[in-house]
Amino acid sequence: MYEKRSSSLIDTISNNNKKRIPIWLMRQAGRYLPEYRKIREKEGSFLTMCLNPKLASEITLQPLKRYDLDAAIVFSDILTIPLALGKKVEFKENRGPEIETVKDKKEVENLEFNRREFLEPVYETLEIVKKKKPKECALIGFAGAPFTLAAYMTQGSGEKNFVKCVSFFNQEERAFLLLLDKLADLTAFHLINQIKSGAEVLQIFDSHAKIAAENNKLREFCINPVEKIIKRVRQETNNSYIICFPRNIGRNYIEYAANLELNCISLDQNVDRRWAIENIRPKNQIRCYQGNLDPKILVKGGKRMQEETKRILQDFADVNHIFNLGHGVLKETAPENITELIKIIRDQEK
Ligand code: 1CP
Repeated sequence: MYEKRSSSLIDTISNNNKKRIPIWLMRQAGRYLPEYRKIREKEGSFLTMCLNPKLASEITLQPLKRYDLDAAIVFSDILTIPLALGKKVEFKENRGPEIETVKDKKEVENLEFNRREFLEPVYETLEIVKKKKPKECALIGFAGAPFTLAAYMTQGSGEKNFVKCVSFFNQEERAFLLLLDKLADLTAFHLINQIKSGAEVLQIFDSHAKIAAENNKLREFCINPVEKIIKRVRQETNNSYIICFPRNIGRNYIEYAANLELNCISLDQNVDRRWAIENIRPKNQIRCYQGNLDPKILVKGGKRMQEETKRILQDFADVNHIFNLGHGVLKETAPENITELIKIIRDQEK
């Protein structure tokens, strides 16, 4: 089943003998890079950039030109799914996205996948990147998990406590479950098409899973829809690797992983690594961990970053590990700190 590929990320995630520690960073393409800001200023809108495969492929490749990374993640956004369902989404500078909400059961029932033009550019972007990237770099496709998407679609923004989302699922649980189910169907379709267009690894971002966990709904709202997606992806594709990132769910990482057939679990910076290695086991018993340097430590750089990076490498030395952050690169990060971070890791391998 395993096809020999010369990517250290694929080697690690498939438990093949390791050549070197794979590194990539969530949000590795973005506003901390001057070459990204240049395109952003010229184009004016983030969405225009996502929907233009020529620009999106160029932006995907920008971090690979600067750094010795082991993966490229396609430049797009999780909120293309609500757009494809006919909802308006606006990305406002320094304010985060604003999403046209679904307000009741009737609106959920009426949601239809009628705007393909918001998803299709991603497939073309992947095809271009696949041709242009270094062959030892793995190509990652992604999507938001249904719960995180539903949180944005019922809240209307990324407001921290998702109060409107919580009152929606408390008052209209059946409508919320229907929304999750529709999102799971479309997300599975989107991920399968990304594999068909050249993605080798998929990451499912459940950035706001904490809201479900705090309301004792992790199983129904996060695990079940992702299980449906994983089953479908595995039915329709072979040789695809799946990373899940249920951010900030604390001890619930155990239940999450135990119920899903994952290839890798991504850890946020609040997770104790030794505890994770002892306790977090995916259903299929595959153990590969991704993470978990605090993005704020990357902003500070220096000795603290060096010490913490070494600690991470030591803690994960005996298991399969993909080096990454505990969340996305912050826009105030100095690009040189990433050069330094990668050097620290490569020096440890010698
Ligand atoms: O130039 C700009 O102003 C746009 C900023 C930006 C960027 C660079 C947004 C708006 N999205 C992206 C790209 C993006 N989004 C990628 C590209 C690949 C990469 O390099 O990693 C990915 C994987 C995402 C995924 C994403 N979008 C998530 C999941 C990861 C996470 O950060 O938790 C989420 C929650 C979003 C929503 C979103 N899109 C954009 C912003 C600023 C946000 C988050 C807002 C919030 O906190 O509510």
